[in-house]
Formats: sequence, structure tokens, C-alpha cells
Amino acid sequence: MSQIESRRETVYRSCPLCEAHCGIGIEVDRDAGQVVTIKGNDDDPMSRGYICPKAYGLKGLHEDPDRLRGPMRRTGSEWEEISWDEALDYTAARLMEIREAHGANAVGTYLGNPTVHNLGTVLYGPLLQRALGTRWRFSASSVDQWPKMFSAGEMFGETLFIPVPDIDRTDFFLVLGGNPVVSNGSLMTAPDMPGRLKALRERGGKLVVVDPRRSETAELADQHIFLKPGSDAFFLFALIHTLFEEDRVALGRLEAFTRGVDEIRTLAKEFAPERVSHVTGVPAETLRQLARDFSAAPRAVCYGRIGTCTQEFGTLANWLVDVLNTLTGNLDRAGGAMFPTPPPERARAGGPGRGIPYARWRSHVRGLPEFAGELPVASLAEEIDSAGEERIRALVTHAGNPVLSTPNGDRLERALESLDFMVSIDIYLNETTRFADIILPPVSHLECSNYDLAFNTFSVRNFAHYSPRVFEKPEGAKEGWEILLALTARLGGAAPEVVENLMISRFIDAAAESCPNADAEAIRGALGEEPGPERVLDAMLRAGPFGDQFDGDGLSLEQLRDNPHGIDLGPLEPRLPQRLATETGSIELAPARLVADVERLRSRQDAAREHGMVLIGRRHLRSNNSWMRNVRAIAKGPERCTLLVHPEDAARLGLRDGGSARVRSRVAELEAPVSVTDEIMPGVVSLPHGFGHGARGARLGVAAEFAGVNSNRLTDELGIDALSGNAILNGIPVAVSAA
Ligand SMILES: Nc1nc2c(c(=O)[nH]1)N[C@H]1C(S)=C(S)[C@@H](COP(=O)(O)OP(=O)(O)OC[C@H]3O[C@@H](n4cnc5c(=O)[nH]c(N)nc54)[C@H](O)[C@@H]3O)O[C@H]1N2
Ligand SMILES: Nc1nc2c(c(=O)[nH]1)N[C@H]1C(S)=C(S)[C@@H](COP(=O)(O)OP(=O)(O)OC[C@H]3O[C@@H](n4cnc5c(=O)[nH]c(N)nc54)[C@H](O)[C@@H]3O)O[C@H]1N2
Ligand code: SF4
Ligand SMILES: [Mo]
Repeated sequence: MSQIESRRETVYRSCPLCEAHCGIGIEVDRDAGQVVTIKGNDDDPMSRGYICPKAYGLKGLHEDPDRLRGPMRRTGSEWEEISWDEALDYTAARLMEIREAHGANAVGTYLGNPTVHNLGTVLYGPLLQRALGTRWRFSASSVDQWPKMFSAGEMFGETLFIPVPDIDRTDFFLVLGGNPVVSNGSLMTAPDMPGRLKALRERGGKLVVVDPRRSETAELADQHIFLKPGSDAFFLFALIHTLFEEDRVALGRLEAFTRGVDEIRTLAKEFAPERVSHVTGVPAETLRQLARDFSAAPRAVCYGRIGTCTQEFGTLANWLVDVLNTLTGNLDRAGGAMFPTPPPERARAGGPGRGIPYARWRSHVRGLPEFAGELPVASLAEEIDSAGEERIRALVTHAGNPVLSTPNGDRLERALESLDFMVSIDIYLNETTRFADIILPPVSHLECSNYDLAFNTFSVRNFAHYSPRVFEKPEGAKEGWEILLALTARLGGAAPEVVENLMISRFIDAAAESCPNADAEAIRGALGEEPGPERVLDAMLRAGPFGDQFDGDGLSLEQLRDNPHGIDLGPLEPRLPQRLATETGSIELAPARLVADVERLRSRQDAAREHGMVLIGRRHLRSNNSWMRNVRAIAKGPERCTLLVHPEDAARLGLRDGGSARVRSRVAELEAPVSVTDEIMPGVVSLPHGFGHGARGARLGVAAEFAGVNSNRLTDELGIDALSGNAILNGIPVAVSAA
């Protein structure tokens, strides 16, 4: 072995960028302190070597000169670098000052998507929330999966107890409003979606995609059905109607613990395929045949994602997805929709609960109900600019870019500018953080360890994988959890060690309760003294369903460190009825709030929607929401931020391929390059979200070259799914003309 080679080393971990969490091998040159290359890890039992181009972008992200390396304070239109102590002291002082003068709710918080992909921020984030004590909490969840959380909470008793498609064993995969070939799956951690879908078809299974656009997933499917945006609930009701009408309902073992079948039968009566054909754009016979095919398949699963969530009837659609799975006996069985057993799951999970957390408080301006401890982010701007004395005066953002990712970006920009104080925990000076007074950047993704805590909950196999840090963190730098802990300690006037110990004690007590042969003292000793999230993770894993219970064999952090490719814990297993957490201990097929919301749907059935065009979004393989675009290796290539227009519409509106279109909604107007294609259905145009870079004051040199336009300038903050409060980001009425 040569000298050079001997100083090279491959570190195995998972890619934290999207929910697939693929196994990667990062080859590093220890002398140069640099990444040589990043490859898929063939030995990872979940991803088996698969990666997408974004994984390689982790190198560019780590090296990006624009990525912030230390705290910054605004001085007018400039920024100065300051020390961590100064930055944290100043931030805590300003937040306390505002809280003292105007109350805890004068401080708002917004958590973005990457907070969920990092072990430290998942575990330590709640500490800061508690210390702030505000109820004006917002997050990307209300531009994403709230409807699924709402319906799962009502049906199964817990908002995060969500069934996932058992994709590797199903015979029939019905996908609504998801494009997993590009997104690599969401609320379904299943790396290598293209390979898994290919395997499905090779074993004789069927893939059916329901989408207003012939997506990359639809291209691989046996059948693609064009559906008018926002009409999924009608579509699903028609399938359910057909099941009852043709005597195809067969709950199997679920029957013993399912309530509300008769109510569903009654509700579905009026949604005959012939009646919903107009509003969905789908021929009645197509709907009937699909119901037959789905119910005839030995093992089938219906899955809905972003397209079914970010729409007017999001919660109804997500509910009906699982009603369909239940009525055909496909819930909680192999090849159907199954509940994972996350390795860190608490032992006492399940058992009668108290119903979902909902409407315990309301927003000031529109009176929108709280859900799962948060308010809808569609109301963030108005809670700053219109709530009068009770307004939000200070904002904490953490790994979020709401200017590009939430509705009516223009209004939010103006609102952010008017704040008394804003602090952003973020790695970039971008479209949102440019409004901050202070930016607190954590280390790069390769400088901290990780464990996929959140996505264990949605994994299509039970799986555990620990990711060690690739590089030591630079002198003085802080990880996300250290920033959270330091701020929490300052707000509470306690030492960080004290705050952390309190938290650890809670996890130790929980572990002791479920481990018969270990008491708290023994567990504390076993976990060691090292500060940080590892101890907590170890406690959760060891006390969890696969754990060693601090006594004998089983999962532990040590075992994961010894197995750098991850440990496969087997296929998903049936978990019901024991794991249900509804008040009755049964599956609630017809929860009162959902049944009541059907009235809203009904009122839409005959009100012919004769507005002109509607706008939907899309994702690209080389995008990651709004923020990987400063990495040239990922951002480069043909223009992606284009408006897809059907040839008939293009002809009628005088648009040509490569030309420019003006798109106007209630709230804004913008121009975008046109791509004429029959992959989009007539009457619908598509523009991806997360673009719109090049803002004044941002520090994203590369992204500015691939700026595009912000599609969320067009989405309307007044448009929400009335039940959950999730934003409507698809099916936005727009006027389109040649620019
Ligand atoms: N029109 C439309 N809008 C949408 C969607 C859509 O389909 N259509 N999708 C929605 C969905 S599903 C989501 S999840 C949201 C996402 O919405 P957000 O979470 O608000 O936005 P992201 O683009 O994920 O921005 C992530 C931010 O985190 C920073 N960051 C990245 N990694 C780290 C880290 O490790 N630590 C810290 N502190 N910061 C980090 C980045 O610099 C960036 O500022 O967008 C939503 N918006
Ligand atoms: N490459 C890449 N991967 C990602 C992300 C990314 O930005 N880029 N983001 C990650 C995040 S945060 C998430 S939440 C997931 C999202 O994962 P997915 O939901 O799989 O992602 P999308 O590509 O947004 O797919 C939504 C689909 O819904 C369709 N659609 C729009 N409106 C409707 C409607 O009313 N009804 C129906 N049936 N379909 C409709 C759209 O045409 C689109 O094909 O992806 C994750 N993975
Ligand atoms: S699909 Fe791509 S971005 Fe997502 S985890 Fe895998 S490699 Fe990373
Ligand atoms: Mo998301």
C-alpha cells in the first residue's frame, strides 16, 4: 500500500438530505482534510448501493465558501462576524427583552425541514421551544404532511402513527400525488425507489399513478390517470362507493377492531363514479375498473403524498387513502399499508389516548386552530403584520426558508422586514435569513454524527443506522444541538450541563421503567458522561423494541458503531390492534371531524369550477426544496424552473416553447420560461418550488446563477385545507398569458 493510499479512508454513514437516507461511503483524504469522493454503499442493507446525484453534493456543501462558518450580526446592510458568546448573549437578551415587554407569544418560531433530518436538533429542539414558552410555533409541517398527521391521529390515535406502503411485498401500488422516482419517497423511507418499483413490476405487480402530470413515476407505471388538481377526495370516494356497490368490501381480521364501516357506506353513496367524473376529469368506467383491480389484487396499497396534502381537501383525501386500505383488508398486513416498529420507540407506545391535539388555542387574525402544538404557517405573515398589539415581534427560524417555501412569499418578506428582532439558526445567508439580525450557523453535515430518528418511523423495513462524523468539527464551531442547548441555558439562567442533565434524566427514567433488570442508576452509569445526543439515542435504542434492555443481547449504540452499514431488523410486522391509540382502542373509520368536513366536499361537487387555469408544483432530482442550489455540481444543467403548459393551452394562450409566460394569481404576478408538453393535463400548469434566488443581500453566489422564480409568490396564504390548516400549494387559480 502506498503512503498516499494509506492516508485515505472511507467513512460509512447515511445521506441526510432526503427521507430515503441512503447509505453512502465517503472517501476522505486525511492529510488534506478533504472529501475525495462520495459513493453509494453496496453493503447498506436498505439502499444496496443506490444514491442520487444529490449525495455527491454533500462534498460541495461541505466545501462551499458561501456556507457560514461562524455567527454574524447585522450592522445596517452589512454583516459583522462575532464570537459565539457574544452572539448567544445578544440573542438571548433580545428575546428576553421582547418576552418581558410583550409576553411569550410575541416571539414566534419556524422550524424547517432539515431540523427533522438531524438527531441533535430533533432531541434538543424541544428544549428551546419550552424555554421560549410561546404558542406561536410554526413549521414546514403545515406546508407538507399535516393532513396525513390529522387523519392518522383521528383514525389510529397518534398523529405520527402513520402506515407506510409495504412496497417490497405488494402486488398493487396505487400512488396519488407523489412522485417517488424523483423525490425518493416521503412518509415512506425506501431508498432506491426506481429499483423497488422495477422489482414490483418484475414480480408481476402493478403500479398505477394518479397525477395531473405524467410524472417520472407515471412513466414507469402500468397505468397513469390524469386527475384534476384538488379532486383526490372525490376520486377516492368513487372507488369506495364502487367497493360497497359491487360487494367488494372485505376487512378480514381488521373487522374485529374497526368502527364506522356503515357510516362510510352511507357517506360514499352520493359519490358514484358517474357523479364525480366531471369534477375529477376521470371517466366513470376508469374509476370502477380501478376499484375492481385494487380489491382483486392479493396484496394492494394506496399511498398519497404531497399532491394529496397541499390541497383544498387534503385531510379528507389522506383519510380516504387509509379508508380504502382498511376496507380492502390491506391495512396492517404484508404487502399493504403497514406500521413500522421504530427501534427507538418507547415501550409504552399504544393504548387508549385522549384524541388529537387540536384547537387548544387559535391564531389572532383568522382564529385558525392549533394542531399538534403549532399554528398553520400560512398565517405566519399576518400574525406579524396584522395582529396589532398581540403581534409576533421577534422570530426564531431554524433550518427553514419560508420566504421560498410558504405561501405568499412577498407578504412574508415584508413582514419579516418589520420584525423587532429575528435570529436564524442556518448555514446560509439566504432569501429568508437575510432579514435576520443574527445568524447562528451550525457545523457542516459531515462534521456532526447522525441517526435517522424521525425516518425510522416511516421506514419500509425496520432498520437502524448510525452515522459517525466524517471530520472533527473546527475549533470553536458548534453543532445544532449545542446552539439549542446554549440558547436554552441562557434563556433559563441555568448552566448548559444542568439543562442537559434534566433532559437525560427524563430519558433514563423512561428507560428504567421498561427495562426490568436495570434501574436508573445502572442505566446512567452505562450511558456515560459524554454530553450530546448520543447518550439519549443509546438510552432509547437499548430500551426500545429491539434493545438489549441494558441486560444481555440486543440493539445498542455500540452495536451500531460496530456495524457501520446499518442493521436490518426485518420486514414490517402487523401491529394492530395492540398499537392503536384511539380512545376506543379501535380503528376509527369515520371520525366525527372528518365526517363533518365531507359537507364542504359535497358543496364543491356541483359547483362547476370554471376558473381558467390552475397551478401545481413539481420536484426535480437535482433539487432539495430551496437550498442545495449553491452547489454547482447539483445546480448545473438545463433550466429547471420552467412553466409546463399543455399544447392545447399553449395554442389558445399564444404561448410558445422556450418563450416566456406571465402568470398571475390573487396575490402576485411573475414571468417564467415556457415548456410546452403533453405530460401536463390541459387546464393545468406546473412550476417547481424552491427557486427564486438572487435576492438582494443574500450570499448565494452559485444559486444566483440558477435563480429561477419563486412559485410561492403565487400561492395564496388565504388558501388552506379548512380542517387541518395545511396550506394549499397545488390547484392555485392563475391567469396565464404570453409575456
Ligand atoms: N409551492 C410549494 N411549496 C412547498 C412545497 C411544494 O411542494 N410546493 N413543499 C413543501 C415542503 S414538503 C417542505 S418540507 C417545505 C420546506 O420548507 P423549509 O424547510 O422552510 O425550506 P427548505 O428549503 O427545506 O430550507 C432549509 C433551510 O435550512 C438550511 N439548512 C440546511 N441544512 C441545515 C442544517 O443542517 N442546519 C441548519 N441550521 N440549517 C440547515 C438551509 O440553508 C435552508 O435555509 O417546503 C414546502 N413548500
Ligand atoms: N429531488 C428531491 N427530492 C425531494 C425533495 C426535493 O425538493 N427534491 N423534497 C423532499 C420533501 S421535503 C418532500 S415532502 C418529498 C415530497 O415527495 P413527493 O410527494 O413524492 O414529491 P412531489 O414531486 O412534490 O410529488 C407531488 C406530485 O403530486 C402531483 N400533484 C399536484 N397536485 C395534485 C393533486 O391535486 N392531486 C394529485 N393526485 N396529484 C397532484 C404533482 O404533479 C407531483 O407529481 O420529497 C422529498 N424529496
Ligand atoms: S435519494 Fe439522494 S438525497 Fe435522498 S438520501 Fe438518497 S442520496 Fe441522499
Ligand atoms: Mo417536505
